[in-house]
Amino acid sequence: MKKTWWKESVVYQIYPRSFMDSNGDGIGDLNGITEKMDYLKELGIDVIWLSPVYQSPNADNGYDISDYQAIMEEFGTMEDFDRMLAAAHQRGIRLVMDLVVNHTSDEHAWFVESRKSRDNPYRDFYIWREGKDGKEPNNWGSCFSGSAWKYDPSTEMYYLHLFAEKQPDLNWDNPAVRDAVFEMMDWWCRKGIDGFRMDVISMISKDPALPDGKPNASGFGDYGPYAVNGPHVHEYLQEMNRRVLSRYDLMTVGECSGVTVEEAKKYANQDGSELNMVFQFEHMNLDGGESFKWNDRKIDLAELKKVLSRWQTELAGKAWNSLFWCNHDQPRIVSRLGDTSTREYWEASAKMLATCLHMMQGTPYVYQGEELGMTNVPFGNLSDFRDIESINAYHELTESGQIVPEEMMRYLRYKSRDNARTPMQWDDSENAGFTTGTPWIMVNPNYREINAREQMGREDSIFHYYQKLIRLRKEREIIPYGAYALLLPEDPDLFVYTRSLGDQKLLVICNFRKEEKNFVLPEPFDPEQAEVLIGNYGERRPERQMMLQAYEALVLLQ
Ligand code: TEU
Ligand code: CA
Repeated sequence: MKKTWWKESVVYQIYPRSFMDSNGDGIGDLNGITEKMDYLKELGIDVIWLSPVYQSPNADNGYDISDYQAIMEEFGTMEDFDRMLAAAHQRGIRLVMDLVVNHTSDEHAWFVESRKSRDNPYRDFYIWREGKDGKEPNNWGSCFSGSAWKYDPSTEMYYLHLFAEKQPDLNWDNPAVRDAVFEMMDWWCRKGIDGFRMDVISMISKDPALPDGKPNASGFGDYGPYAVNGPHVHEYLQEMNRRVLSRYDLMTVGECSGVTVEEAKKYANQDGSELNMVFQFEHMNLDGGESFKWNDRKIDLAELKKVLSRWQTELAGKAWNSLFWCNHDQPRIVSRLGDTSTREYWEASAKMLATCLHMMQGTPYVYQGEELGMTNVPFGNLSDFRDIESINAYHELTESGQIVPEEMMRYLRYKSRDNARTPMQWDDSENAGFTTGTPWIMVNPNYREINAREQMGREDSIFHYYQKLIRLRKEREIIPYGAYALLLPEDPDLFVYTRSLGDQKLLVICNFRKEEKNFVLPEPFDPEQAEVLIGNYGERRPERQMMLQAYEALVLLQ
């Protein structure tokens, strides 16, 4: 297998709005990130993925961009950006930008022009259609509720927006759009950034016929078959690769909702013709269902093992995995798959989940606060939420009578993206040390117990556990490169797997339950000889017949 730096790296995702506020306006900013660069160095990560910092009216917290080559005023200036980039590079940390080019903001100059007239030079930058019998051109629903079409009275046509109304989809079939996007990417590369995380890049190519989709629970049609992994997506990414990516030493990861293993082999092909890796969502969607994500079902461990193991074995030698439990769109993993009922279980399960993920093959991603075991948030009522997806879904589902309000509030508390978006918990001072002003979204009240200062001062903290996992990946080649095999596929409580490289073997044992579990150490592992690389129960030694503790994780090398 070809070795490269991005296969050996650990990435840390920063959601700038909630990371660190340097000027007391309640909103995280670039100077705040620069201030905390030593914290990231201490954690040991190699790469920062920065969620969008471009100029934006913030209909979707920066995922609606009105100028790709300007910094959002609330976050600072281009000089602040350059200083932050230099501060990262001085410490040997690379910086990957979020590239949001499936859509722009409706306030982007391209769209402002495009909507002016039917023959404006920018008209074809977006996807405009005539209505059908006085209604939308097709039945597609938007990801953020309602129709995916918006009527624009000035030219009496509809434009497509797979996300919010303020996020019109770009028309990638227009070569001028591709030229403009590639030129902008090149501008950032020349500035010295180290890569791109590409927002919903699997959705840039639409079937030009735009056929109706199968109606889902909301009554709108599913655009999936016609807009996800669409007809020209690989062609456009290959063009992007030829014209921009291949000319620099970059790390690229495509956010590919709806991607299958087969498709991923194309997006992240080892031949390097498209992207380095993709984010797939099969494991995160295991607790979804009929009403999309809005329920409080628990992920079944046997299914989780099956999905993750399939990605491990199928991509081996063909493409490269990215490994994640958390990002700015997902609830906190310790509240989802772990146990926050007692401090002891919280700490053990957070470490166990980290072990399970970080010992797999692929590039691991740590989302801000995950390294502290930050949890879901006890939001009160709807006014505590800021996320457009959550607020729209609440209105749509309760007003149509599909879900009663109290029930929907329960689902929001469990699944809302805002669970990941509350301020980073730096210390136990007011507002968790995030701001001296009023934070833009509530702080999780558990910051007095869960914060960076407390954990940095305590050797057996979750922070230090992540630090060790990250260090091990650099010290032991078997962690990035060893071959994966699942053991005990049917066991409903344990996630156990091996990694093999040359004559070395790694055994990863994770107990996903609070009950103790009997475990027999498999051959060829020898309890006397195996080296313990890491574990979450202190100076634990393996035995042939062992009793695993609540949420125990143990990694052996032989
Ligand atoms: O997310 C794409 C995406 O698939 C999400 O809409 C996902 O389905 C949802 O968040 C799950 O609840 C990306 C960004 O990560 C997200 O923050 C943006 O809102 C979205 O694209 C639009 O740019
Ligand atoms: Ca600020």
